[in-house]
Amino acid sequence: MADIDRQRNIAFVGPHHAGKTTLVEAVLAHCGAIPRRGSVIDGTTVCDHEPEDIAHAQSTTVAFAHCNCGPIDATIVDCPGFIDFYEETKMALAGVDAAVIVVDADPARASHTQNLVDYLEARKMPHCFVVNKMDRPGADFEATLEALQSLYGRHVVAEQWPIVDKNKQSDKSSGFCGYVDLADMHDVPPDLEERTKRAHVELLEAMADFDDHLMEELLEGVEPPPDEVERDLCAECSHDQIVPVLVASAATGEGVDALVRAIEKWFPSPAEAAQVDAEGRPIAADPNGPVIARVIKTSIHPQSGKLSVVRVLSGTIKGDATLTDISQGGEKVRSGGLYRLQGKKQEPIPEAGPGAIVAIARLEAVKTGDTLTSNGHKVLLPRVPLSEPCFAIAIKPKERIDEAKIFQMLARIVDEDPSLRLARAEITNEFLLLGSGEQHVGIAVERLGRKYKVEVDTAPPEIPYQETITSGTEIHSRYKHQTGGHGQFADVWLRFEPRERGSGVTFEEKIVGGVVPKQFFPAVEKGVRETLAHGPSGYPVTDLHVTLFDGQYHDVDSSEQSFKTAAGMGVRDALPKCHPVVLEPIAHVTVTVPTTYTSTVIQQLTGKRGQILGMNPAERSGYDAIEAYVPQVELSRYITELRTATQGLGSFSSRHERYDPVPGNRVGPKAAV
Ligand SMILES: Nc1nc2c(ncn2[C@@H]2O[C@H](COP(=O)(O)OP(=O)(O)OP(=O)(O)O)[C@@H](O)[C@H]2O)c(=O)[nH]1
Ligand SMILES: [Mg+2]
Repeated sequence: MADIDRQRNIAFVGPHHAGKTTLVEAVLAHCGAIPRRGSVIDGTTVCDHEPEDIAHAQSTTVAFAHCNCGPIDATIVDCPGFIDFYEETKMALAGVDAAVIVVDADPARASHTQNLVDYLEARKMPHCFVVNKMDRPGADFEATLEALQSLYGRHVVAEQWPIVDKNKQSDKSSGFCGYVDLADMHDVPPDLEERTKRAHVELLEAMADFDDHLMEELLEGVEPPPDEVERDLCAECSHDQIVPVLVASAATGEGVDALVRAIEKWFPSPAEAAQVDAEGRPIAADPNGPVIARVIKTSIHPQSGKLSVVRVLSGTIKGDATLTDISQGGEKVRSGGLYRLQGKKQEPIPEAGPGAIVAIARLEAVKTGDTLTSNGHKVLLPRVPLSEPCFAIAIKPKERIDEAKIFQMLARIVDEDPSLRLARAEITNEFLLLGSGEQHVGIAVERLGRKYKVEVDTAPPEIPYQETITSGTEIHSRYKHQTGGHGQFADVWLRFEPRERGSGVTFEEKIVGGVVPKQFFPAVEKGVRETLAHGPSGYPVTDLHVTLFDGQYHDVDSSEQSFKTAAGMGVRDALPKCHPVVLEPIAHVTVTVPTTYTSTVIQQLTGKRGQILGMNPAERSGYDAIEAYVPQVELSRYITELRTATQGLGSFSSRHERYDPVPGNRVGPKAAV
C-alpha cells in the first residue's frame, strides 16, 4: 500500500463534554500509541495538554495525535466542543478528510450538533456519529438515535446496537458491555434479535437509496451477502451519503475497537478525498508535484517560537524547506524543522508528503489559514469563513507597564487564534479584546498571563454614552482677573441651540463691529469644544450649535487664554439650563436562530428594551433572522444569554445605529459609572 493510501486524517468533534478527548485517548491506547489511558480530570491526556485545558478540565484549543490502526496511519485532531472555540474547530476541519461526531447518549443534547452537522454536510465531508458514555446509567441509545434521525434525516442510521448486561447494571453503570454489528449480524443475543433485525433492515434500506443493486435485492427479499454490505457501507460513508451511528464508552473502552475499524474502512484516504483550490480547480495529491499546504493551526511558545501545523495537499516538504506564503503576498519563509505532534510532544521527521498533517517550526510571518507553496507556485486555497467576534472585554494593565508591550504580547495571542481580534474603542479609547464568547477571551487572557507573564485587569467595555441639550439658551460670561501687573480679561456672549441627532458640534461667530477681535475666535471655539468634552454628567456633549455673538475685550489684558477660559465658563453655566439628557448608543442587531426559538428571542430582545424591526427566513434553512434596535448596554453579555436560550444554536451580529436619549435619564454621572 502506498503511503498516502494508508493515511487517514480525522477530526473528533461534537458538543462540549461529550467525551471526545477521552475517546481519542482510548483510541490511542487501543492502538498502542500510548501505554495507558490518561484522564481529562487528572490532566493526563495526550490532547488536553495546554495548562488552560488542564486547569479547566476541558479542551480549549485543537490538539493533534496519531496512531497506527492496523495498517492505517491515522492523524487525529481533537477539537474543543465548547461553542466559544468553534471557529478554531472550523479551521482544523479544513485539514482533515472526515469527522467523528461524538455525542452524549442523551436525546436532549442531540440538537447541540446542529451547527457542526450543517457545516460538514455543506462541505460533503464524510462523518459518523459515536453515541458515547453508553456506560452511564440512563444512557439511552434508541432515543438518541431517533433524535439524531429526526434532526438530520434517515441517512443517519445505526450501524451498531448496544448490548446491555442487566446483571452488571448498578447506580454507576448502565450495564453496557458490547454491541451488535448491524451490517454482519453476528452473535446477536436472543433478547435483541427482533430489535436488531429491524435496525438491520433500516440500515440496508437507507443504504439502498444510493445503490440500485442493493435496492433490487431488498425488493426481491434477498439478503445481501455481508461482504457486499460492508463494501457498500464503505463506499457510501466515504461519499457522505450514509452517516453511520456507533456506540461507545470512552470510559470503559467498549466500542473503541469498532471505531478504529470504522476509521480504517469507512473514511477516505487523502488520495480519495478531493481537494480544490480557491477557484475550484482540483489539486492532485502528488508527492512529486509542487508543495501546496494549508496552515490549520498556529501555536506560539514564548521561548521556542512559532509552530505552524499544516496539512500538505500536494508535494513533499523537507525539514529545511523554503516555502512561499501565497496569502502573505508571496513572502519566502524557511522551515525551522518538521515535526509530527503527539499532543505536546514534537517528534522530528525528515519530510512530509501529500495527506500529512505536520508542524513546521519558526515560520514567523505565517498565519493560520495561509496557503504555503514551493518555488512561488501560485495557488490559493479556499479561505475558511470565520464568524465576526460577538463578545468584547476591555483590557487594562495591572501594573503601569508599557501599553505598547501588552499590545505586542496580545498580538501574539491573536496570532495563534485568528478568531480573536484587538481593537481600540472609539470615543472611550479603551483597549478591547474581541472573540467568540466570554470563555474564549477569558482563556486568551489566561494564556497572556502564563506565556508572557503579563497580568491584566478585564472589565466589560465602557458604554460610550454622550450628552446633548434639548433646549437653547444665551449666556453671558466674563473672565476678569487682576494679579499685580498684567490682568486677564475676556467677555463673551454665547448662544446654545440643539441640533439634529448625529450632527455633532458646530461653532460659528457672529461678531459685529469687532467687539471681539478676530484673533480670539479660535480660542473661544477651543474653550467651547474642550469644555463640551465633559458635560454635566461627565460624558461628551454632542449635537448642538454654539454661536459667539457678542462680547468685549481689553487692549492690554485680553489674551487667547482669557477668551478660552471665558468660553469654557460660559459652557459650564449654560448646559444645565438647556435641559441636558444622556444619550446611549443603539445597535442594529440581527439574531439568527432556528425557527423554534424565534419567539423566545423576540421576548428576550423585548426584555432588553429592544425594538423589533421584523423577522424573515434566514439564508440558512430552518432559521429565522430577527432584526431589532437594542441599546448597546444591554448587549454586553448577550451572546452568552442567547446561546443559553437556544442550546448554543443562536448567533447575532450588531452594528452601531444611532444615539437615543436614555429613558428617564437613568444613567448615573460618569464618575459613578
Ligand atoms: N461515564 C463516562 N464518562 C465519560 C465518558 N467519556 C468521557 N467521560 C467524562 O466526561 C467528561 C468530559 O470528557 P472529555 O473527554 O473532556 O469531553 P470532550 O468532549 O473532550 O470535552 P470538550 O473538549 O471540553 O468539549 C470527563 O469528565 C470524562 O471523564 C464515557 O464514555 N463515560
Ligand atoms: Mg476535549
